[in-house]
Amino acid sequence: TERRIHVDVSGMTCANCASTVADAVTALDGVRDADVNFATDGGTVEYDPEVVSLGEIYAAIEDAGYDPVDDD
Ligand code: 9UX
Repeated sequence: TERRIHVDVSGMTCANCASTVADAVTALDGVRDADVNFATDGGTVEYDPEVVSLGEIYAAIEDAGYDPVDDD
């Protein structure tokens, strides 16, 4: 059962930032897709909560150097 969420991400200032965030999140097991847009300071993540937690997704964003904010 997959879940689709929206995450606000602060700290992105160009399109490459958004790619970095999307790649970091997509690299996690259990994440099917991540679509991140710097212009809107956020994106969507499709993931299987039985495989990966929202906390792990946030941690991956932080490890990439950006700041996730849950707005779901
Ligand atoms: Mo763009 Mo983001 O050159 O840290 S990658 S500002």
